[in-house]
Amino acid sequence: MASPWITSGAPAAALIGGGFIGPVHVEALRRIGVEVVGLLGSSPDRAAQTAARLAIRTVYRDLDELLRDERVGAVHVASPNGSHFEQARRVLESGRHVICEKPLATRARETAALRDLAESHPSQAAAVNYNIRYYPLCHEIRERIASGSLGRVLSVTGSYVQDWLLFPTDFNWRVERDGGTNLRAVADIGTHWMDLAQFLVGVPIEAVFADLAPFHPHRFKPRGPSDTFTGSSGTATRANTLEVEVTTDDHAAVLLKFASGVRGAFHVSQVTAGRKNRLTIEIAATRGAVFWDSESPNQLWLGSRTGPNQVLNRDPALLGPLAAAISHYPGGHAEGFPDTFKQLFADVYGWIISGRQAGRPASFPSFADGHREVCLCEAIASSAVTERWTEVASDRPAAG
Ligand code: SOE
Repeated sequence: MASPWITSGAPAAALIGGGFIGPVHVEALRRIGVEVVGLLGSSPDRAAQTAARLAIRTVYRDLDELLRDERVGAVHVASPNGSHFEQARRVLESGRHVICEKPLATRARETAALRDLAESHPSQAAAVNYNIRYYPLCHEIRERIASGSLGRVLSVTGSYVQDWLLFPTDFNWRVERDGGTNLRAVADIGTHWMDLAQFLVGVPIEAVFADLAPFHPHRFKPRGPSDTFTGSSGTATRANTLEVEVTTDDHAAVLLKFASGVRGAFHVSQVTAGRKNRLTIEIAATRGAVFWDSESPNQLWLGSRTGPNQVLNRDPALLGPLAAAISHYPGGHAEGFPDTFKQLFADVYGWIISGRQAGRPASFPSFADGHREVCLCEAIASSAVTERWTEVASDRPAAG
């Protein structure tokens, strides 16, 4: 079993974005010993409040000021999706490492440009925060498939469902069109599912057939800010909200064709009552099947045709080497969502500190992975309009 460790010699970090997920980055960085020196928020006033709550000493007025701070060696981008392209580009061009929230940007020509830029700066880390890969049992599934012990993969199915946007009075910046793919549930949580599916089976999704549904054509937008997962239904009134038209997807269902003949399907929803944040994935293969649920992340169901089914409780002593390496607590000591951020950042900062000098290839989700996800989003958006199977462009010209 690997046990918790603290990095030494890691560059200091700055954070862009003080909403729901930015503070999760800060907590995880501190757990591995990375100092967080400054915060850039949506406004200096809001950022000052968040910085005080998180004990971050410096609040930047803008990105120029952040990039002038010579203490900062790495920047975590956790701002709204429409800002990622410009911010990640400028951070990379400043010579710093960047860890960007998903989706990497809102258009494939932007993510292609970021991927190319990252490839031309090979000694800088350029990671996308696909944290779900870093549940130990997800690494375990990947190892079992890669070793051939499950046989040939036949199908990958599942869903990612939440309920925090169930009522028309629930609102957040994610609900509005982003000017790119204009996808919401697919971009926000579907990209997690597709990233995980491809990571587990080791082959890309090549074609999609999608159906999208915006169930609430109108929502009530608060006149002030509204954070992710903070339902406004109790407090919304005609006076403090504005009724706006909504066209982004509350629900989507997508059929998939992977390389090597693997078939799949998933659905996403942000309007499924009682499902707070639940990703499920089931993989059927010729020698067995596996099923994993993010709301019970320490258990893996193993299906058998010829013997009893089993449930593997996460215990590093029972896992393969890659899964055991990202499992810092013994069996029975539950690991969960915050631990996945810790493990992903440990992978990134470990590579920065020692891996890159040794020529070790990065194992964290890269800007190329982030680009592929946005190509998938574009194919899904297009398929929903044409009502046809749509191939996923494996490459797109970069933004000029
Ligand atoms: C909101 O839907 C959200 O915070 C996503 O943006 C995250 O990626 C996911 O981990 C939880 O839900």
